[in-house]
Amino acid sequence: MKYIIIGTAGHVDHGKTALIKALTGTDTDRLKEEKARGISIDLGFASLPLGPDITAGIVDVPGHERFLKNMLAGTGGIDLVMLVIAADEGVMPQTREHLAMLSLYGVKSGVVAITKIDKVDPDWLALVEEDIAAFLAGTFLAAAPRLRVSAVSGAGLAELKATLLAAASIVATRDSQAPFRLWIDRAFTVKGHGAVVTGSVLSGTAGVGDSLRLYPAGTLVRVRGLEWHGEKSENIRAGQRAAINLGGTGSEDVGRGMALSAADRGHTSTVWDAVADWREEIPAATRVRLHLGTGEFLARVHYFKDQPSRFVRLILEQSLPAGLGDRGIIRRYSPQHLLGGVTLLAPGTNSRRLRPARLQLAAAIATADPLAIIAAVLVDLDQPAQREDIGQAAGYINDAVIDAALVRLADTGTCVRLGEYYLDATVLAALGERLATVLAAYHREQPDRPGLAREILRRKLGLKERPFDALLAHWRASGAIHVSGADVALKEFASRHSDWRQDVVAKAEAALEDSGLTGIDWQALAGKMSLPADKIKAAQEILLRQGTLVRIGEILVYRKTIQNIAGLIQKHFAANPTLTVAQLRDLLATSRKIALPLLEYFDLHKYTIRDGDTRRPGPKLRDLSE
Ligand SMILES: Nc1nc2c(ncn2[C@@H]2O[C@H](COP(=O)(O)OP(=O)(O)OP(=O)(O)O)[C@@H](O)[C@H]2O)c(=O)[nH]1
Ligand SMILES: [Mg+2]
Repeated sequence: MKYIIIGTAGHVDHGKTALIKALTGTDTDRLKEEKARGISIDLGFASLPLGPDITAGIVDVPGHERFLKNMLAGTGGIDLVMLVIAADEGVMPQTREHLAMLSLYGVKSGVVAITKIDKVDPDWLALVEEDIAAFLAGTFLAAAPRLRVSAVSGAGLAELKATLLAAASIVATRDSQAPFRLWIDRAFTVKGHGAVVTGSVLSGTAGVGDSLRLYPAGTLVRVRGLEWHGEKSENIRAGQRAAINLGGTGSEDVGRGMALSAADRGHTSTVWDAVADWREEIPAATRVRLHLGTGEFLARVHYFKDQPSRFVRLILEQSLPAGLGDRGIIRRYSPQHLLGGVTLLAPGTNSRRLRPARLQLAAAIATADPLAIIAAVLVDLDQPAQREDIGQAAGYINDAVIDAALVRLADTGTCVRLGEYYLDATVLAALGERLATVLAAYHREQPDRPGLAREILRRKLGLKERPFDALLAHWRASGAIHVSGADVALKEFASRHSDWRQDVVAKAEAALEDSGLTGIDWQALAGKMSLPADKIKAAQEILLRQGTLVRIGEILVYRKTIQNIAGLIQKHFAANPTLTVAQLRDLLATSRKIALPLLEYFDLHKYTIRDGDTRRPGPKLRDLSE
């Protein structure tokens, strides 16, 4: 079974509701006030089985201009429009306005019903039809079927239904495998059941027991029960009108303009970058009404320093839960008239410039090609991204379609996969260049340091920890960098630096060969090593870090000297049970000033164990003798 949503449109009193009633038997004017005044105020809903395999849900909208907000809430998610024009009045202001809005919403197909033909004579009808043809020329309904009907006499109804069936069969089927999404158009409480919401399912499937998110709040809610046009159902899917009994929320917290969605899809933000299609251009910061989904969101429109007015940033007064490619209508806050339409790209930043990647995103959305869209999403993400991040940024695109696109992009080398991360090849190249620049600058400024601390490098590259680790592993494997401990260096620098380091160590070892049991005079050693003045400090650091020299209290001691002293202490313990500072001083023929810190060093490293004023052998010393 194929399910589609048909929306009505047209001037007030032109016979939309009467036509729906004649077609379906359902009176979509539910409200007392609607019945009393004879006009529609809010949205009405009906079901129209068009054929054995196609059923349409109908959203009947009010034509009066005062209720345009409701009309726009109903029109956000339709597949097909039935534009109703009364034969006696012909094209009227809201006929025009509704058509303009439908086109800005991106509705692509429809049927024109010229109704109330029982009220006019053939000559008049011919004139009105000429008018209508001229009015539709150049619009998306230019080639749409036009039918003469009467809700009163029933004339043309069978043909209208057949035409709707034909149009419905060629409308693209909504993707019931894509993530679930429904904009709420009504919310109420049913005694004993709690909150019930209704809406048109834009994509995906939901079943009783499923968990969904209620946006913009992001509340986790549960599907307790489902109805489809008054019948209980276990599942609902894309293209159906649904009533959903929700657990996890009261009806007072739910209303029109909120959305039910699969988790982690799209974004909830007060700042959105978008492409506009202006009917009337407005100055920056003008207060507007953005109609998107079933909601109306107050916002201000801003332009970018470096882009034409086609690109806008919407700064909203409340959060808008939406996804890439969503289309909305912009009206002036007051007086309320149509200004244009927008297609959302992604949440905006606080820069006055549009990120260049957003141009590619806009172009890709315009092609509607998922491969181009996913490629552009990767560029826009500008960081290594996990599969979930890509899904979220891609809005409500089917996961299988995203996966297939990622595979193809990887095959062509457009996308690079690093473990659980994906990134665009040009993004990777740009990050690689940044890495090289940052490290080269560091090596220039700090030629004696082995490399830049990982954490500082990460922050300089503006990366989060885990993606940074993935990139580091990649750069290491590709031979661009050398990582030693917490230091990262360009490979080339690292090998030069390590040559120099080895050289320093070798020179020091040679110069220290006959240093005896004393502390080291660094100036004398540096002299023997004939180090250039600007390298003396760096060389000492290297020798200390390498362990060639050990700092004990105030003095520097050669690594081998410590081993020799440990040997002497061991010998001493072979003949004596304890060792004192004075004994060590005599053993080494040195001063107490040197013997004391030495002994503390041996305590610390477990060569000796301190008992008051004396020492006994420690475990490390025993290791030595084994
Ligand atoms: N003679 C005649 N009257 C019709 C026909 N269709 C509708 N009407 C009458 O026209 C009036 C308006 O009809 P509705 O169906 O309420 O018009 P609507 O387009 O739904 O109006 P709004 O929802 O308020 O925009 C009603 O009095 C209907 O009885 C028709 O085919 N022939
Ligand atoms: Mg009506």
